[in-house]
Amino acid sequence: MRYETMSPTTLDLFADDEPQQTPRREQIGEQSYVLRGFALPLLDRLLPALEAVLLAAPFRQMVTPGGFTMSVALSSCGTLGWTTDRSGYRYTRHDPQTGQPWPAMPPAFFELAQAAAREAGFTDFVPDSCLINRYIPGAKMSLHQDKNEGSYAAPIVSVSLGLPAMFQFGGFERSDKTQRVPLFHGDVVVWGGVDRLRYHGVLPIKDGQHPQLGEQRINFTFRVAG
Ligand SMILES: O=C(O)CCC(=O)C(=O)O
Repeated sequence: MRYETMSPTTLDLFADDEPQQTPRREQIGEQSYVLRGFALPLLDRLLPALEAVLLAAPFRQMVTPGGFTMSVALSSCGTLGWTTDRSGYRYTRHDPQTGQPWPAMPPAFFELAQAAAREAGFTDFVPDSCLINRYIPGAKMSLHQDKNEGSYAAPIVSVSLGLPAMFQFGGFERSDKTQRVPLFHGDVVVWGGVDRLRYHGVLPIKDGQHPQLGEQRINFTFRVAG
């Protein structure tokens, strides 16, 4: 796929149609890009692989250290899975719900993450963790930094499937102004290097039905955690 860098999309999320997913790369930070439609060619492999992962490690709603139940349901695959409970945020080798190791990262997931990182200028990305987030309408993710990883050298690769979302991409303080970036089925956001610790979040998902995934948005967040 050939990518050209364009200025960020400012489409109305509430318009009737999704924009044409012509492959293009939009720069949203010095080392941050949205790769429009980048995951679409791999969907036929991604969706059955996701189903298999979820059979072994079903979605569940986790509790934050502050005692709040997250509106987003989570699962993971890869060597390390991100978890949260009353004792804190961390990565574990075992799924706390089943006691089993997290399911292996499917090859299609790994290939997608590596190719997207490369497209954004990060070579040799070898993720050991894929957090799988499931948003139903109303679910959101508050602004946060990804800081539970052993090093911040590797980028974050974040894949959107299903219902659209409004991604917030901020600065290095929670109070910094945020850009609002509409994300659609198949889009991939990559941020790293000088942008690795930028605050980011997702505004509440609007009601809707996605033709392939129904009433939900699925996000894969790939990281080097260990
Ligand atoms: O759902 C998204 O697009 C972002 C997910 C995220 O920020 C996270 O899992 O840390």
